[in-house]
Formats: sequence, C-alpha cells, structure tokens
Amino acid sequence: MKPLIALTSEAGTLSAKRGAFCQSAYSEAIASAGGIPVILPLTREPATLRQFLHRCDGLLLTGGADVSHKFYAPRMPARERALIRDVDEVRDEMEIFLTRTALRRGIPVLGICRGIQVMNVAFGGTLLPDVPRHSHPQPDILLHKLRWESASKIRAAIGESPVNSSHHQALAKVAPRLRVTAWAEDGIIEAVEHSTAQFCWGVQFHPERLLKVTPQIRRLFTAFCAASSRRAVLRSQRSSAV
Ligand SMILES: [Mn+2]
Repeated sequence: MKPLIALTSEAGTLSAKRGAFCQSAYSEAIASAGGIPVILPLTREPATLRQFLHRCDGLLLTGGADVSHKFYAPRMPARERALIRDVDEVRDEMEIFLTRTALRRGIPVLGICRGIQVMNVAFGGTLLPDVPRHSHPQPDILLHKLRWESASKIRAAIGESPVNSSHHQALAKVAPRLRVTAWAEDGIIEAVEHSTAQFCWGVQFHPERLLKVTPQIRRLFTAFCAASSRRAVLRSQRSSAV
C-alpha cells in the first residue's frame, strides 16, 4: 500500500510570501520511491497537527532556514544570536511538535538538512549557529566526504559516496536518544539515527538533490517509504474496523 508522506512547508522562511511551499525535489523523491507526498500548511494548533499525523504514514522534515535559538539556547549571547537568520517560530513549533508526536506514535520520520536540526532540538540537543564552510550555494555539487559509523543503517542503505552541503548551521550537543552515524572530515555531524525508534533518521546533506548524480541515494527514500507503508497497512486495517 502506498504510504501518505507529510512534507513540512518551507514557507515563511525562504520566501517573502508566506504559505505552503516545498521544493519539488522533495515531493518527486518521495513519489519516485513509492510514496504519496502531501505538503502541510503552517499551523501550530496541536489538535490539527495530531490529525495530520493520524492520517499520514510518514513525516518528512524538509530543509529551510534557521531554527530559533529560543527552542535550544534561550540565553544565547547576542553575538552568536546575530548569526541566526530568517526565523519562523510557527514553523519551528509545528515541526518540533510533529517530530515528538510522530516518535511517540511510531510514525517514521526522515529529517533533511534543517530537518536533522529540528529533530535534534525536538529531542533535547543544540545547534551551532554558523558553519560557513559547509554552505555551498549549489545543492547538487558533491562537496565533502563522510566518515561513517560501521553499524549505520543509513550507510547500509545508500553506501559511502561524497555528499552535497548547503547548510550554514549544524548539530552541536546531540540529543540523548540520537546516535551520530556520519561526520564530515572536519567533524561536523552529517547523519543521526534514533537509538530506539523503528525509523527516525536525519541527514545534514540533501539526498533529494543527488538522485541523478548518485542514484543509490534514492534508497534513503525507498527505505523511508517502505517503513511508512507498513504503517499505511495498519492504518487501513484500523479504519476498516471502524
Ligand atoms: Mn556538510
């Protein structure tokens, strides 16, 4: 059964027009991996967010602008705070709530770029406000290699090819339940996997922009959609029982 995958919206951060927007590379990657993508509108209404997850089988946290320091370092010095850009606290609150709720309900979560950062903040970690050497304007250039932990499930899925790098923030203190499974050569964290969840992966690079350059990277999306389709089956059994 094809899983319904909720994609968070990039709107309000990178665009002057606030609305539900998401670069088509994300939805195309999900569709090509067997999922049905749906973009969620911006809201921080908990009842609505719970209903989104009730009707979806997987949660994709997409890329975008910075997470507000308010959610991980409320007393950050002004000098560091000045490096944080284009904050949208509605999006932050929405994604943090969705991530925590999805984890509690056993819904698969994949975080990309900003998404790995949101995942870390949602589970109690912190961020580095600015890492300019990882911020390449072209997201389809292979910029750096990765050093993988040998037991990484992400590595087992996609192999060890170099990756793109279009982030200016990165993970600092890692949340207690997350395991770092890949680093760049300079030590910047590039992938995490939740230690107990069935499927909760985050990557700092942009796999959705590498599908042509590195075809095996699609397996990140097929693994995510396969985990989500198991939930889709459960969801359909639940609704037919009503
Ligand atoms: Mn990087």
